[in-house]
Amino acid sequence: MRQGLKPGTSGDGTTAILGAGALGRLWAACLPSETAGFVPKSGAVPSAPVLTYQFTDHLGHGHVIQRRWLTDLSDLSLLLVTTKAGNTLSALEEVVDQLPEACPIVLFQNGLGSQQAVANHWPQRPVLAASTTEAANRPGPDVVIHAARGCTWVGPLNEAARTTVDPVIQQLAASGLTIQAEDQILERLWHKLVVNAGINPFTALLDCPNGDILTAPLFLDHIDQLCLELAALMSAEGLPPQTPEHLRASIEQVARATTANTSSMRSDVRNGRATEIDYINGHVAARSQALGLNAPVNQMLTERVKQLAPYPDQKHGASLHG
Ligand code: KPL
Repeated sequence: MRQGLKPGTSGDGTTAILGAGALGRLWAACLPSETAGFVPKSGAVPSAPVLTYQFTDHLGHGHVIQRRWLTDLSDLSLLLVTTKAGNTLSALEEVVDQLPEACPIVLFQNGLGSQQAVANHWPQRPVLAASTTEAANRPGPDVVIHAARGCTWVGPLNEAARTTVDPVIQQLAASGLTIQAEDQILERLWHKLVVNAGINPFTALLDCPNGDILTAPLFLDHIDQLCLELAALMSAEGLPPQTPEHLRASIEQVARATTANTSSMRSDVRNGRATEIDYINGHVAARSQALGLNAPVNQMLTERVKQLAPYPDQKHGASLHG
């Protein structure tokens, strides 16, 4: 563990976190304080050298966490991007020139589309994606709860990232969280997208916890067609074939396992934030159309959720730290 870093500077072995929401704060809390810090929003001068928040670990123990705002990123050895999907490209554009060329960038976004946009934008930089089942929520601006332990899979999104997977995993292992290398990271992201596509829009439209969708007519009337659309697109994208029945079973299993949870999309709508619908059902609808497939249920859910979101202009401009 490094000692004696000047406040605000990074250093060899430093992990910076871009996006101080629940997931970013979970990683920052679990990584050693000397080696983890947050990237301030471009142009913003943090009012204090450290970000301070209350953190409840998965055993229910409370901690006060203080992590540096990193103003100099020139020696950084890892960047975790935990912004909302819609903010990712613009947030990275603001800081990427300050990072060393070889610094791996790990993307934690929900859904699909934002990861490909980043990998295509900077093909020479090592870009990786992560899919996590760690559950964290943020009931207040400076309060984060690690609700349940899970696993985080990390894999390369481009050629430049292939050799960085092991060092990235080693660096993240200092958090004590469970991390695994995943060669087929797109399959993992797809699996998560299926679950989010089958739960999140229904919870947002019905304004209900995850488990309640299972008996709701809106869900029961559309879930089979939704799963048909997902299965068809997955095959067209070259993923291992999945039956619609299998997809429905995984969606229902997660809805039951997280029965009392408020989904991220319901929470976004309730808090007046932009949702990630464009990267979940919207991504399915757009890719299906591009490949000559029909996805009317994904399209309908996308449109209906967008009608709910009161601030459509926030899609690209919302706070990184919300
Ligand atoms: O990932 C989720 C989310 O809320 O975005 C689920 C799995 C639906 C759990 O709430």
